[in-house]
Amino acid sequence: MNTTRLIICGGFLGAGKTTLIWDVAQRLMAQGKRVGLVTNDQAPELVDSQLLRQANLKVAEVAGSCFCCNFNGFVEAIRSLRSNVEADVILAEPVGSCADLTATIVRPLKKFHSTEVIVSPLTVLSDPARLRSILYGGNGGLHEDAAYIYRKQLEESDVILITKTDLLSSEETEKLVKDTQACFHHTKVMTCSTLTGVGIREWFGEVANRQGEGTKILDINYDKYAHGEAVLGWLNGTVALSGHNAYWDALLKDIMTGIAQAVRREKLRVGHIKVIAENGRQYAVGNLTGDANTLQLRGTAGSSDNAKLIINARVETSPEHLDELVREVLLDAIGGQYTDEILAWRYLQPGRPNPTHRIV
Ligand SMILES: Nc1nc2c(ncn2[C@@H]2O[C@H](COP(=O)(O)OP(=O)(O)O)[C@@H](O)[C@H]2O)c(=O)[nH]1
Ligand SMILES: [Mg+2]
Repeated sequence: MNTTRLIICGGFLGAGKTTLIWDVAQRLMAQGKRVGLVTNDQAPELVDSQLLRQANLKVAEVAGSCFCCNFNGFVEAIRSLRSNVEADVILAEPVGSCADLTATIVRPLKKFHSTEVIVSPLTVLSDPARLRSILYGGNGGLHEDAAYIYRKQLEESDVILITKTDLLSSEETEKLVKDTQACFHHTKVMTCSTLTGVGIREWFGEVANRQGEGTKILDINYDKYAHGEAVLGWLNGTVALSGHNAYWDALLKDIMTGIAQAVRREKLRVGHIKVIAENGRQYAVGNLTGDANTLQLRGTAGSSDNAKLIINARVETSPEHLDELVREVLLDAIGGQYTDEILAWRYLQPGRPNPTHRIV
């Protein structure tokens, strides 16, 4: 078959990567294109994969390691989408705390797999609130080594895509673009909102036809990078719930507000907490990408006797403490009203990144 266009959408936890690839996949499929998606995480049981599959999108998952440390797994995922879907376009979302993608992903793909994929410019998505803080000397509400990763991601990007512009006035957007461009001279800075649709066509037009990128090789301190990842506790859990004609949106809301309150009480910095509730036909998603003001609930999981809950939490604390915190909130929210069965439950601290290839 022909080569497949591969568009990698990087950027920190909560930047809007999954929302963007969901949106773009829908648009492309409406035009008759065959689209595949690749999600990625340090552990299995991904909200993102579940979410994308709800929309009947074809998703391959690289779980248990980031793309760069499991390059062969990433290539396998690409191959499976090429053979099963005959994908014209693949949109891939690396783990949000991952950096150095040009050297470890883009260049090796170009060197070893150019007959299979044409790699588009590396896009790094950036949430305006975190970006502002980072640009003006802050740490984006993150540990300084996690903020180091954030800066390195921006530094190596071919395109910086500032997301969520619906949350800004046009003057604020303009200033943010100008200030970002001033910091990152050699990078194209663009903006979009998946809520309003503004900017998505322009961004896609920019990356869908360009190639020959992969020139910005980072000077990156792997000790600092590893520590920036290790300060985040990681928890992925899946729980089956039963209750008589239960209203799952209310439970999801209780869980999300419970978690938001607990992290605030304990002054913990949030990378991203994402929970999906689904009853087999409908689903609702809760997101927390910073303090309690960032809490978003979308969709509806309706009422039914059974539902499944998937929880992905990345918070600056030990994985053991994150486990305790999430369990406590969950038990509290479930109370005596539902029965629950834990189908999968893992908490961990990401290991030191050890890329399969690094081509400089
Ligand atoms: N207001 C607004 N929120 C957005 C937009 N794009 C994504 N989000 C929200 O940002 C949060 C994180 O999005 P997600 O796509 O999961 O981020 P990821 O971790 O980078 O994949 C979710 O609550 C999304 O609903 C946008 O354009 N506008
Ligand atoms: Mg995501």
